[in-house]
Amino acid sequence: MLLCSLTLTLIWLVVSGLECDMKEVCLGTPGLTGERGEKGEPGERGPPGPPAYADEELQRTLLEISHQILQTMSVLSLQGSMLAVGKKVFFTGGQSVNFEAIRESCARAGGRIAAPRSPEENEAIASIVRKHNTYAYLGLAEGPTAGEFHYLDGTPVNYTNWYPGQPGGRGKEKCVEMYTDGQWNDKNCLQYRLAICEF
Ligand SMILES: [Ca+2]
Repeated sequence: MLLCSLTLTLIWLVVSGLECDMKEVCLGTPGLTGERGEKGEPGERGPPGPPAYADEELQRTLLEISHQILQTMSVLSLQGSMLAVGKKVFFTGGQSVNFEAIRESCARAGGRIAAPRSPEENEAIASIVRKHNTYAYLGLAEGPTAGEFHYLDGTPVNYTNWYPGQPGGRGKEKCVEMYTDGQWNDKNCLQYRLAICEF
């Protein structure tokens, strides 16, 4: 009898390693996952936040961002890549390409090719030109009448700074370049000139 129960215990110990299999067989496999329930109602609207001027964290973040922008602008100004005049910002990436390529790259960046509309703006562009020691095309073009130039939106120029004797292309120099002294010369549009955009 004792031998019999020992044998049964041994058999039980060996079989207990397969307990899971036994259970699965006994209880059956789990059913498939049910369908997803309907979406619940949206929760109630939270209480309004503080106004922007009273939100200290927002103010601190804005201050940090404007500080970083000013730092970046200072660095770019020092490099001669950027200059701000009034509400306008002039910028160059330093590359020299033909007029059409400048016009396109400025437009792609959300700006337009630099066109001075005052002595201050002309001087700002000229200082970038001097820093890069190369001529730049301006955002001006000759109309159907030789010697009459307009901005690229078609409006007539309200400020000029022609080099003595220019424009002298007699209709054959449709673009305008700026010399390193800030004076202008009408020129064909296929030269490689410094790309300066305004924003
Ligand atoms: Ca000329």
